[in-house]
Amino acid sequence: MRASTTLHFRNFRIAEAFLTELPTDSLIYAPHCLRRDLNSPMMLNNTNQTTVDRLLASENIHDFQFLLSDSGPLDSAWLSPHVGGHWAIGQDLRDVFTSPGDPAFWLHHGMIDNLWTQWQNKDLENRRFALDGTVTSFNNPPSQNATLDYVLDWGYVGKPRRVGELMDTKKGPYCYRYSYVEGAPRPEQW
Ligand SMILES: [Cu+2]
Repeated sequence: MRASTTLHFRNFRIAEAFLTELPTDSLIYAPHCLRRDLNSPMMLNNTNQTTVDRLLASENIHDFQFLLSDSGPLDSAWLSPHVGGHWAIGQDLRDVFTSPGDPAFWLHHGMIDNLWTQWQNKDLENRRFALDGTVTSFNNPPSQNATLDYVLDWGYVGKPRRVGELMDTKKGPYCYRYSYVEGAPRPEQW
């Protein structure tokens, strides 16, 4: 990462992430220096081997998603590895909207994707296309349950894609795999 990294979106308050409509000034140009607020206890408490082992031991997608990405109140001691990672690096990485502007976002979310892939590989037949929950964040506004045929609209970022196209690292638009880690479940077609 180079010095003087500039992010271009404005920062959002947490409460704004829960609005059903984006504020009208969401896309204003608001350049600011990348900000971090490293927090070792947050990292040690929430993104350790115990939390990963517990996550990978989940029996179903509902429990997996809960342990991966849910959390108690945001000031509580327990946050999931996903939320905890955002909070441990903050400040911009703690912001739902500006977080992808921090290069660390892509390492963090690469690991989240890796964990999902490891969990799928433990029982591909039942887990490759396992879904749980609705198609809106925190079900706000309330929405239909996600299905493999539901089409995700990526707006400016990319073309619309069916959910089912995006669940295999080697199919659809993807072609990548994670290195085998000793002790991790070995994918079927290695
Ligand atoms: Cu995230």
